Amino acid sequence: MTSAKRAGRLVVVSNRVALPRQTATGGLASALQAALQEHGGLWFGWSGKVAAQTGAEVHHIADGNVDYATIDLSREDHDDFYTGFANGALWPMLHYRPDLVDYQRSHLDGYLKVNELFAEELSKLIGRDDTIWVHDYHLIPLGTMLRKCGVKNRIGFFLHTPLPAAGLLIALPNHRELLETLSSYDLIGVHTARDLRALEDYFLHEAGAVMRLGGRMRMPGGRLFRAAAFPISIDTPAIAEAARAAESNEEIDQLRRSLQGRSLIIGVDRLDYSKGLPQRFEAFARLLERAPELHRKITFLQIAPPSRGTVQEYRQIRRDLERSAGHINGKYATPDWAPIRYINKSFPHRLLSGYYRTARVGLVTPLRDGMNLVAKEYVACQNPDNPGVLVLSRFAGAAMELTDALLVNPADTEEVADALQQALTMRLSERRERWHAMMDVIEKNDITAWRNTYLHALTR
Ligand code: GDG
Repeated sequence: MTSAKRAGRLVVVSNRVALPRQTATGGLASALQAALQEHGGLWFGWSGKVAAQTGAEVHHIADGNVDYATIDLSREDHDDFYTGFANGALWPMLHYRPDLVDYQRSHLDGYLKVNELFAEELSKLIGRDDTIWVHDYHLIPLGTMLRKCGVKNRIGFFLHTPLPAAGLLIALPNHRELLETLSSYDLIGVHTARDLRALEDYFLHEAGAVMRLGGRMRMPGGRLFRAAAFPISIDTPAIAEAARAAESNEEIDQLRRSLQGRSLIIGVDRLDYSKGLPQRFEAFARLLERAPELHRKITFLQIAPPSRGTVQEYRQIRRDLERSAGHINGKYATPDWAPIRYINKSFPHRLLSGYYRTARVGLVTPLRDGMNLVAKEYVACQNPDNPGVLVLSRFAGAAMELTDALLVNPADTEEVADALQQALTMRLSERRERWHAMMDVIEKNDITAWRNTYLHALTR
């Protein structure tokens, strides 16, 4: 470790890095970017490129007071670390889907090896007073690997996915080898109290840790660490402003005109099995089946940009949804009305915010979700004089805060159909009351508050 680097920077580490002037960076990326600009810092991660050798060279880009450092992955390391272990085993496990876990020891070995290489390269770039903030399930063991390289700095970790109960986590082979490495961090952040309970339960009852006064956990070897819930949020004022501005956007107007006075229901999700899309389509079909009076009066727009398209489960869900949308439209459409508009591509944020504002109902029904930023974005984008209604899964972290949404069990198609009907017929006074309560939550806890609360807890 070199010590001549500038003192007191923030060092963010994540699998993917949002390089300057890249589009579609998303809510998290811009939050971290703002934190880095404020403190001055370094963002380290994978370049997104596959090359002949992992980490053969570190690519540097400087932008203002922020440095970006990325490394390439070899094909084999990419397949083991990213596709194999992170997305083939950890993602389904963390989303309560042990049935989809494809565990292979060679994938775990590749995952550990890439984390080790990350640590080796990163440790050369760290100054003595830097604060390190590691993100997400791709990099669970990075803290331990950094400690092995002699890094003594404050290191925090934030998990963006849910964390299932210990009883489920132990189904992952070699879970202790992996999860105990979390104790090398000084602070572990999760989204909700439920995730925190799961983490504490795992450490206290599986990993032999004890809870000390003041809420720190102590590992059998003596290492002390803390864990707490920090619900992530969005840039509420900026998103609300973008939605206001979108009112005069020609493309938003086109959507509005195409609806011909019909109420719009909107869903926006990465195409992922955790988002509950097949069940959502089924619930919408159930609504059409039992409420013929709504035919030709509603339109459901589902935007589902493809994600991680190479993995088998994703190809399958794509096929299932195309079939389901085709089936529903085939059954209920009329020459001038199609009940579902299903779009498999992404849109710029400025359009999304206008779409959200146009929609009478935001339909957000993941089977499991760490937080779900779409739910918060939908609320932020509403017109205060005539807000829409959020229908939200109880199993999204956002449901812990947005308690004035219509909360549903996404697997219960009857309940979701009920909620849709209630949302579509809700009086303005109730819509406004619910919206105000939710807006209040995301105005108080916006992305700036999230990042400051976390960094304050890490560095105090
Ligand atoms: C993970 C966790 C947690 C979506 N479609 C388009 C687009 N998006 C943007 C949304 C939103 C973001 O992507 C999605 O965030 P979510 O939170 O809803 O879901 P994940 O991607 O699964 O995120 C999740 C999050 O991390 C943060 O911790 O909440 O639980 O799974 O910002 O607006 N953006 C653009 N075009 C699209 O078509 N530009």
